[in-house]
Amino acid sequence: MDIVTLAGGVGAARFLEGLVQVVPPASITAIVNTGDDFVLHDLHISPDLDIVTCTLAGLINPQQGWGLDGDSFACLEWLGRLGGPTWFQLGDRDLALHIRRTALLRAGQTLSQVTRQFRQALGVAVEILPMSNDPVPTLIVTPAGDIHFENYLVERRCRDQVLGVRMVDVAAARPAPGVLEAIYQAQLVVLAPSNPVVSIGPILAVPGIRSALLETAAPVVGISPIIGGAAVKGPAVALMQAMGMEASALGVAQAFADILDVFLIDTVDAHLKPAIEALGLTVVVTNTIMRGAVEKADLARAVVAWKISNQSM
Ligand code: FO1
Repeated sequence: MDIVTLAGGVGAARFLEGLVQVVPPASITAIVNTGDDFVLHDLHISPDLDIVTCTLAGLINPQQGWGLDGDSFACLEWLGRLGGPTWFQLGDRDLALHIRRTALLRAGQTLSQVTRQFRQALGVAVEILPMSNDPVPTLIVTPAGDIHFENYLVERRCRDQVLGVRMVDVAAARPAPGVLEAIYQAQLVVLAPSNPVVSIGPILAVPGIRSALLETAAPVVGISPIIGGAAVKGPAVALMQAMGMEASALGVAQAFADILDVFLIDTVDAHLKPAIEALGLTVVVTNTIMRGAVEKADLARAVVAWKISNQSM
């Protein structure tokens, strides 16, 4: 319960691969976005929970950052032959996760309980918590209507103009058990380099979480997912612009300035340091591009350096 990381998908999972090299995995709690969760093939799919769990289990496809490494696609091929949707690439092992999750949820288990069973079954010591056990699907508002984020991102390949983002019923959602406690008891809280709008945003929108981050004694350290005005992966720029945010490390800092104490930006964005410091944040300029295990660990070390009480900031 030492270090809490707010996590989306691929970028956050890669950061966590570095963090587990630097501190004991059992001292880490990942609070993961569930806005990407959706139903397909009548199965409950939790992309970010699975990306974080399977990455930490060493099972993820390293190039893509999602899907199981070396997975086969026999079932999806047949689903296609039978007229089923194949736009979301689900391998055979991946499908086992969704079949099992759906069965356990239907049997009355919570998403937290299922997530804990899966990470224990896969030998992951990091505590992985969904942001909420209540459904909070993220919809992208487009001229064609409100579409689920995964349909926007994967099926429609980000072609639609983004008019806005809607987190359905987020006001009624409750933080999953252990989420608020982890934030209050943490010695350090990290906002992983995830999409500020559709990964970190939904977590902060769950009632109680943002105020817990404002109140915790732990320093809150963010890592910019935007480098040189671009995202390492995914549609962050289009989504930030749609939300009226500046698509830069400064724009991310402005969005989270109230909860952040420290913000790590990449060396290519060093010129933004004064403007971000003007927001009242301590800025660390470092390499934030995680090409391999060494960069992941180095980034984690730069973050953990702030694992001290807020009082001495
Ligand atoms: N992303 C894609 O761009 N294409 C896919 O076919 C795809 C399949 C997929 C299957 C399981 C899973 O856990 C994630 C998957 N993703 C795929 C990633 C996902 O769409 C997003 O990257 C995350 O939801 C964003 O963090």
